[in-house]
Amino acid sequence: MRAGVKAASLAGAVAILIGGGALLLERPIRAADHLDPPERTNIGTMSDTAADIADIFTWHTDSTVTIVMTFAGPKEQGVGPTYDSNVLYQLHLSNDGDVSTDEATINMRFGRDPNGNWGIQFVGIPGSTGAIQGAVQTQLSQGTINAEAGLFDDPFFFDLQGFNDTKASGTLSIMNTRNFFAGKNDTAVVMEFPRSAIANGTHPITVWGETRRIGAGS
Ligand SMILES: [Ca+2]
Ligand SMILES: [Ca+2]
Repeated sequence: MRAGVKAASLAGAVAILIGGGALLLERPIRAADHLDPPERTNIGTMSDTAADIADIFTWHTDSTVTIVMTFAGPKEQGVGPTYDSNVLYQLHLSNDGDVSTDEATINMRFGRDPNGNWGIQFVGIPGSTGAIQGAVQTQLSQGTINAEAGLFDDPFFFDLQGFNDTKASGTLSIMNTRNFFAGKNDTAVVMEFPRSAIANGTHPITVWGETRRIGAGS
């Protein structure tokens, strides 16, 4: 499943994007991607929750770049995270103006220790040396780089009822007082690294995400 793209210009103001995408589509879709594509992710059918990217958020400061990729949601409160050792999570970063080539690729995988406890491994975070790995739901650090995987409040805001009402009536009915995602959670990978490790002059930084089922169930 491919998802998400957003060009975050480090030369510009705060750039936030939301990534979305669709299977087999090469063009970026700038929207939420929860429970898409339906044939892979609809609950009750062939649910591949672990590989279902929801959104990508990225932003920067003068000295840092932060990327968040959410997946396996939205879940109601009280429902735990989704970890799957047979899914490879990837973030593709370009800093040379050619989005078709990666200047950095971040690979992430979940796994269990001999006691059955879940951990996460980040490989390729710009500025890192070797893998950053450890327990889930724990801030992992290497120098000034921070990374964490776990269950987080879904930051996406969307009036689903208003969207559906708009579709049915033809009258714009979206309200900023209703948020379908309020109180719902996603599993997510979060990382922050030095801006200097990826910045390349005035070139924009482009980020897109992908999941690959690499084990049983592919
Ligand atoms: Ca998706
Ligand atoms: Ca490139």
